Amino acid sequence: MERWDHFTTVEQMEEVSVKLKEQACAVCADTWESRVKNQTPHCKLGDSGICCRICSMGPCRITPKSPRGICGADAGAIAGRNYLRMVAGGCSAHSDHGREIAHTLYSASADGNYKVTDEKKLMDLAAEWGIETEGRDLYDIAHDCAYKGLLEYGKPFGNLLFLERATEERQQVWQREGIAPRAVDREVTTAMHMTHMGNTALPEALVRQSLRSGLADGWGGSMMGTEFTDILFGTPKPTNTEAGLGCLDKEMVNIIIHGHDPAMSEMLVVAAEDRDMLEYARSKGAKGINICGLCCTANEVAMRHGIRMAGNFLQQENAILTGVVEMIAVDVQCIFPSLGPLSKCFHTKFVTTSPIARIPDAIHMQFTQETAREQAREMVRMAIDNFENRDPAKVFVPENMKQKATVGYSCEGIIETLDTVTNSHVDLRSTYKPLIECMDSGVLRGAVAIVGCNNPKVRPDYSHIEIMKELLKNDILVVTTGCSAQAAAKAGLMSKEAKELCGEGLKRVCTLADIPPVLHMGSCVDISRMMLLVTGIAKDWGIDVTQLPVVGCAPEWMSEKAVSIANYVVATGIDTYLGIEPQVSGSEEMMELITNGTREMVGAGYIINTDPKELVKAMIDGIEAKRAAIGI
Ligand code: SF4
Ligand code: MSK
Repeated sequence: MERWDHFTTVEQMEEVSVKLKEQACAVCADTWESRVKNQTPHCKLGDSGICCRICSMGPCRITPKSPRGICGADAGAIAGRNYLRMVAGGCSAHSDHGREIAHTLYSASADGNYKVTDEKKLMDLAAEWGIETEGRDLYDIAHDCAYKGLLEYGKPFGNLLFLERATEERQQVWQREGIAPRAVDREVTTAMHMTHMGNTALPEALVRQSLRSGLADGWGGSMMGTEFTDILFGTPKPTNTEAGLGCLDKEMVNIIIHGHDPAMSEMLVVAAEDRDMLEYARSKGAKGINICGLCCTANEVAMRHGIRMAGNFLQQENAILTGVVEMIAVDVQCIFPSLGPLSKCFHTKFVTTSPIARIPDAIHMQFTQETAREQAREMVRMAIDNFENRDPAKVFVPENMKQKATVGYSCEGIIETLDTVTNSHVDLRSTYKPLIECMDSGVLRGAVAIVGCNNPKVRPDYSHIEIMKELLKNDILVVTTGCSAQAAAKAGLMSKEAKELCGEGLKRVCTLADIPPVLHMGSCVDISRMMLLVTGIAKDWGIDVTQLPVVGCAPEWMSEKAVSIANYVVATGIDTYLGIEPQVSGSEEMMELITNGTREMVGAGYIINTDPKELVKAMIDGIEAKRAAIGI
């Protein structure tokens, strides 16, 4: 295979996928590509959101001949209820993840499996929440913070505490529109209750609750997930790593960690570094133990430990198809059930660790906070023992498919980076002002947050990568999380060399600050960091979030979590560009509400276009229009 330089193209990634599909054929395994064929064409009514099976009088489908369900619900009611249920699903997933991390922090102790790593962040949070710190034991403070965080899920009165981090203007908008979220669980339950048979049939009310439930995710559950994860495992700082399936190593014991909650993956990373484990691996003929991440787990461990990222959502099967994965250990969310049967075609051990994600054909080892360290060691040992079972005839590692990446630009990481270029200007220190000056002067035209998954409805990774490249060319900085981040890293867009793809202005900024033009901000829950980033920029600039030359984009989204995210991003005042149509197109009223109606409520909405070239053009036009509106 020919050597790839600093960048990997989508065509090269696809070449590798074709080779790996040959591996699948050889072992008679199906893959998402073959299943997409079986599922196409999709049911039009489901795809446009106008099939209702909320009660057993149905399912009811809306057609020109039957414009109402048996109860009388019309297309707007049905599409609106389905949409809100997606938001509730997404909010519950992110928020339950945040809750698990809060429990992990509650279990932390000086001599336990989990410890406090970022003491400053803990102290700052304690001060923000009015928790006494003077003369108290660190872990007593940690437990009080975790407990207060847990109460945010079910408190009977008041709004979420983190809303106070938003700009004054946003807080007023949320109160004015009646969408300021109460306890996290309340907003999920209300969404489910509103959509129960015989309740809300008014699309506008369903859209309002979607915004509110979304906010409960972004400014509640997700933000708690991010905050507590940083306290436990460290706030990310710029760190070097690599990305792509070529990170798997034929000579080593390969363990893939996949999912979202870092409580399991962090322990595996630590266990794989134990000297006795390394010696054991060597005794079995391996050069060492190679942990690689997939999906958001990859983001979590890459930005804190430099662990390499094997790939994103639609590469999970490809990873197993390389034939060199001794174990794939998963926790929650975005895990294909196909990994069970597929791993059986190879020597790979597929291990589930959470009661939330039980999957057939997996070995289930339920992870607990008390036994995490020992369990992680047991899993590493199991992977090492499996090394000798590898079948050399089934091995194909695309060694060239690997790029350098600098990851871990948390808000703190961004501020520290900006401080390195403002040494002599005291008034600019520890602010976003240097970034604002670049945008104000036009050296940077603006910024786009590109997030989200892969979706076979569009060419996987193509939209992420090509949209990013076009933005860079136009001097627009990109921040990214989730599987979009891994698409960028695999393509080489998170390497410092990527400044060569930028317009003159962005290239100058990258050189001066020594940053890649695509900044990695973490996993899906870390989109909460992006909310704090835009809030910080708006405060330092003295304008509203809606006025910033900043937009959001999810070009290949697929999950309910993405719908929840899109709702809180819009509610935070950021226009959101979608490359996959939300499943509401069967109702003109719903389409109008999510693209325009929300603009009257919160000052932002969706722009939907399934053609990535048109989508990026619309984004650039949108950013230029925002610049013109504030006279820059
Ligand atoms: Fe049909 Fe109404 Fe029941 Fe939905 S809630 S399945 S539209 S009867
Ligand atoms: S992992 S939600 S496929 S981004 Fe967060 Fe990737 Fe989407 Fe899952």
